Amino acid sequence: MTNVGDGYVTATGSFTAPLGGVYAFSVFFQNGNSGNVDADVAIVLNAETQVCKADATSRRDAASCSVVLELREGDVVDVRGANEGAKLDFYGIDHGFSGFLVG
Ligand SMILES: [Ca+2]
Repeated sequence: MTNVGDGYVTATGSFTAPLGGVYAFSVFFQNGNSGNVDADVAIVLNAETQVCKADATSRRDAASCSVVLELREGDVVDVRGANEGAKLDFYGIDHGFSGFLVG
């Protein structure tokens, strides 16, 4: 995993902006094959604002979203389940969260 600036903390899955600027983020996942297959996954700013949402609706449905954000130093970006009650049953290894500083 590339983690320039050490803003990403593996243990929590959250990214803290080491400096202000414009950042791009994306998340993707593939739904599971059983159970509640209506999973949504959101990129969340400072634990309160959903800035984009990947919305899967059926078995093995793949979903993604990308967003460009202007962050201040110390802003926190992470990924959360966004559909209460839906089990996040990721399929295989087809999920991820990435971001980078645009400038
Ligand atoms: Ca959904």
